[in-house]
Amino acid sequence: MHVYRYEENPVVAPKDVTPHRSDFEVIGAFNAGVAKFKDEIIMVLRIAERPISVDPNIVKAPIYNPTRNELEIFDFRLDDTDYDFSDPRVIRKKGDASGFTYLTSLSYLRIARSQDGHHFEIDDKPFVYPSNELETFGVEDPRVTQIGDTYYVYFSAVSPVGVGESLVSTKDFKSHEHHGMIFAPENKDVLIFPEKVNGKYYAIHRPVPKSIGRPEMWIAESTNLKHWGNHKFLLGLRQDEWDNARMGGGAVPIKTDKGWLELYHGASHDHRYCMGAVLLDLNDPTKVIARSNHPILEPEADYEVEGFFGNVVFSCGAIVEGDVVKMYYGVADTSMACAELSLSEILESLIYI
Ligand code: MAN
Repeated sequence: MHVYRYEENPVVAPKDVTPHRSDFEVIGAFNAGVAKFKDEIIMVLRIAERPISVDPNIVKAPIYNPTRNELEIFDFRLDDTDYDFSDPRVIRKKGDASGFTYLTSLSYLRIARSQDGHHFEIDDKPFVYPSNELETFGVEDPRVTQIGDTYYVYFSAVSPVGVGESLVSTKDFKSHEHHGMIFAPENKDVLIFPEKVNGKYYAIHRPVPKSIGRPEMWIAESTNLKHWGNHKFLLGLRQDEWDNARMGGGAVPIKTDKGWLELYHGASHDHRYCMGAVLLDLNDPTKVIARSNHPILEPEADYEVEGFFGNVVFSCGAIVEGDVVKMYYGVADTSMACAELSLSEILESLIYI
């Protein structure tokens, strides 16, 4: 697979972003959804910020309070043996079987704009900021689907009651309308198809079953983009492969004459995230036709291997021009990069089922 990584990579890094508050620092500008808007390429960035801690023994957890419409900041001492700080992303209360108790940063969405896809200008203000009780720990990993002149932006909404997927829509990337949560916890990595197939909208989603089942890809249908049903299992993990632990949709499905091409992420048990590809039937996207055996992109460059959470390439969107797939992707939960791949080469590499 020929992969052309931009010389400018990372195309956006935390140092390029001014924090939204002077007492905060930006630690991540990553996992951006992308779209073409007028003559620009838009990135909807996930910005992760944390309160500046002057005491190296204190980790701070920022939480949005919807009643007071402000952030509250909680302090944790690193030597507090009641808590586990080994994953830099989260603070876990020991003995609590559920995933995590607090996040070490608050994420929100901010727009970056570019004429050439290589150089981006970042808006001064947040675009989507936590605004309700389901978003108190932040909003993360946006994807953007354009349908007509409306752009649907959907993202993980994180709070103590779980991680679900919420939807907003915009026509100008300045203001937006909030449509609430479309997939209840735990669910992430939703990808809404850019057009109806046989009269219905489709969305890939990634529930996290607890008693039976694993974090794998599902597909659902809708007539209005808000109410989703007729859920079907789509694609599963593979033992002994790079995608053996967790997986989920990545870029908005790409329509090709061979089928719908979905660029998805898969992670191994040692938390190495790669990108792979799967081809779905053009007339029935619940049917898998072919899948990549090997990753189409894996963490190799320094900026992919080293960072806040290293060994991660995680795409939330691609721009397709002719045979060129410009895959934008988050690196190491820190920055944004872009790589160009050949659409026909990806399709030819797939193994038909
Ligand atoms: C995981 C990671 C984090 C994220 C939380 C909540 O721990 O993906 O980056 O903040 O889940 O979604």
